[in-house]
Amino acid sequence: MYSKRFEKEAFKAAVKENVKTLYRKKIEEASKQQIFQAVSYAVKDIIMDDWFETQSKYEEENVKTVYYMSMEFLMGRALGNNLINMTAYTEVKEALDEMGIDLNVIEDEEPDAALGNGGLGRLAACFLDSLATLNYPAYGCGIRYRYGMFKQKIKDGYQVETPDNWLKEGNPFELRREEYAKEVRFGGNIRFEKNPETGRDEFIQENYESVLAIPYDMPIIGYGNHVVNTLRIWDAQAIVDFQLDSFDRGDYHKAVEQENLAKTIVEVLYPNDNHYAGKELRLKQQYFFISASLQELIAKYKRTNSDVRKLYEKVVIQMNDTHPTVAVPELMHLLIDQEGLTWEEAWNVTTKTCAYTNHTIMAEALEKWPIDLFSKLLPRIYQIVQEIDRRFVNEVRAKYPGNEEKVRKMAILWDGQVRMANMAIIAGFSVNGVAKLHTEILKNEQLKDFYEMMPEKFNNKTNGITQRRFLAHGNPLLADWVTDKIGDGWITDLAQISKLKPYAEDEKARKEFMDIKYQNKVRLAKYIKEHNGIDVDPRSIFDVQVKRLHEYKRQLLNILHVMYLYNQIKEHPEMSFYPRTFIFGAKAAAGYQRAKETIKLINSVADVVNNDRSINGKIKVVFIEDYRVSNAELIFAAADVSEQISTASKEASGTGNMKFMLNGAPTLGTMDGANVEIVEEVGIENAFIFGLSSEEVINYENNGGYNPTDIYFNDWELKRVIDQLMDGTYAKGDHEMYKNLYNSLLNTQCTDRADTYFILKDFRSYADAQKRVEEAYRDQDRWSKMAMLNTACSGKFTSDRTIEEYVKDIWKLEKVTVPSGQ
Ligand code: 26Y
Repeated sequence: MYSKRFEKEAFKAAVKENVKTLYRKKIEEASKQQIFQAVSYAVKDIIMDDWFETQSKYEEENVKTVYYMSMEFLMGRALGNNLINMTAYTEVKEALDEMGIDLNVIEDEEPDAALGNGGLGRLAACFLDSLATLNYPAYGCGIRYRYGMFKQKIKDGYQVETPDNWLKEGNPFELRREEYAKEVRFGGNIRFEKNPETGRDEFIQENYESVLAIPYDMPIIGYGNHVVNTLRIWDAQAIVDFQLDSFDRGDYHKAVEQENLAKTIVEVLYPNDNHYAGKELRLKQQYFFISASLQELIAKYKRTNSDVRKLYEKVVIQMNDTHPTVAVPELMHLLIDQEGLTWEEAWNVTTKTCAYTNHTIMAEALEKWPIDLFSKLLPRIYQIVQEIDRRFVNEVRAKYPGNEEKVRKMAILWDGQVRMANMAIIAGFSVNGVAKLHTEILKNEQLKDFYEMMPEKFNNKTNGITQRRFLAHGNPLLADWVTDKIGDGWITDLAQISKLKPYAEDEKARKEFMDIKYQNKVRLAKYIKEHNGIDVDPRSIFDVQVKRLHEYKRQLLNILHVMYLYNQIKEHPEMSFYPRTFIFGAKAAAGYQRAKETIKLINSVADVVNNDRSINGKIKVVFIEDYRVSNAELIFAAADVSEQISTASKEASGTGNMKFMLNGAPTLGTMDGANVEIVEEVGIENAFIFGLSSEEVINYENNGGYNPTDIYFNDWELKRVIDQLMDGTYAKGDHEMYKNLYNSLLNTQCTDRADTYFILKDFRSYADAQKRVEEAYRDQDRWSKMAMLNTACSGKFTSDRTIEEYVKDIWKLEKVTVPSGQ
């Protein structure tokens, strides 16, 4: 069977036919949503043959496969991206045009698949895109949450969360695979038995609850290569009718319980980003999708291979942070209890199969499960963790006799907790950070003891992003321009974008580049007008900070600086000032008080500043509601300045920074995460760098912090801004509204250190960098060069490069070609 060639007339007919069979309507009568569905089914139909072909090829060639295990896949919309990767976007656009349908309007009908929080989830999505594009056999494994990341509404300046019912209209691209359902068991107790025949110890789980895991497959299309990989996400269903012991049949209570368990397990994505809460349901989610995925992966392996002792020759499991780390003991359990391997054999397989990526150094993001909770929910898994821990602690004691400090720091089980990161490092054959600086901090600070004991495991894989979504799809004007200048090789080989460098010296090219930026700003201005009702001037500087709201990312620094500028303009109306639009987009975790207060503050400042006629529109502040992948594509394309202002050492990498760079926005940032490498690529003269270095921050932290009050009392302009948090300026006279923010900066009332994130300390240096931005922008010649060089130097930051490094150093996969059939 070979793939269908895209054929315009046939496609149009298919769309019409789908409208008829799905809705009993003529195309003219169909709603936009119905047309979206009909178009998507027509597209899926074209994908099917390649999908089938790819998977048969993998099986035939019995290839090694990576399983990317992740609690989050922040996919965004599929239709447009699929068309881009099928290299059919233009043709489909034309076909629909001929039918009087606007593809962009239809694309807007698709809800984002928002099965993730932020960077970590979006990274997983970019990786899948790159794996397919680079012809590597890969599965993404995750959870089919009924509700993804909440929708954010802004009411009276406050964030209000509403459920994201993304499956309401049906997901045209997914395939339900009932035949691969797996049972997953929780709780109960373990009975130990010696098998009289084999003489082996056997562990039997009794009195457990169980659910049925049902996989849904989503196609992941490689760019122009007919490869279609699979994102497999698991749904849960009650198991009552499936496999209950005959004793249990007719047990109504049990039936209801299992129904509830199934419903709750996949109900909702936890909207916490970088903050661990220790909820039992989350551990259930983790075990649920890991157990199902591992059972399936072993079954699949055994269909073509005989000796499970060699699993690692065909399978590699990448654990996206510690969230899937229960894979380690679960794999041990399946290998020992079901496949009959000895402990040593199973450990050999597990430690050659599992690899771990760390995405944070912040203590509050580390998963540490209370032993109580863990052992009750996963009794057999807990026994295995104990044994892994026991053997490891013995090793540590043998290597460092008498050094119990090492045990305290490195053991898995300590202080009544199961420390997941320690387990991932101990069992993984690879431990990687996500940017150079981050990996160095892991080795020298956070994970120092582990690095000393097993240096060979540690490696860096600087993150990347896919240029297919964030340039080809998100910024078609610039994409066409780039192709016009240097050909379309950049789509699969972003290193080629460096061929743009000479154009930075070409006045005409610079003007074209800036014109495109302007048109993208007009497009965003229109979006802002429609969604916020605010008029913004596309000739002003679009200064953008979009990312999750977190104290360490310092949106507060940004808005305090806006307040400072506003004071200055009010005081010196004659002062020269280049008009600026400060654009924010951010979701706060639902229970994160200071983050929510920051959103309110941004919106209140927006209210005051945007409505103050006396400043002649010199400053506008916009908070974009419900920041997500789909509107992100518009935002990156339109940005002039990329705000990457985390406290140095706290942002493991950042990936938004790379999307801005690719789209021609210079970075205004600290020397943190991947900013360091961005500066390395583009040159420090083409970025605006400020603030404490990571060493300086870590130094302060190791010596008890610093005292912000000296700064507060010695810098009256900054003091005035901070006081305005309390004097009602931005709170209609309310003096309490921002007291948590105020206290976090100065005070004592909080349990943690004052100004934990060095906002006062970095304020002047930030204000100065902002001044340099303005000067640079005034000189359009200089600015256009800088902007273009950012695009031209972004080659390193493609996730294709990242994936090639994972493949070479960790996964050891071979490329597979899929015949096109044309
Ligand atoms: C434990 C749980 C509550 C938790 C849930 C989500 C912990 C962390 C996260 C998400 C972390 C995350 O998104 N980290 C980001 O990963 C990106 C990809 O590597 C980095 O670019 C970014 O710096 C980092 O903050």
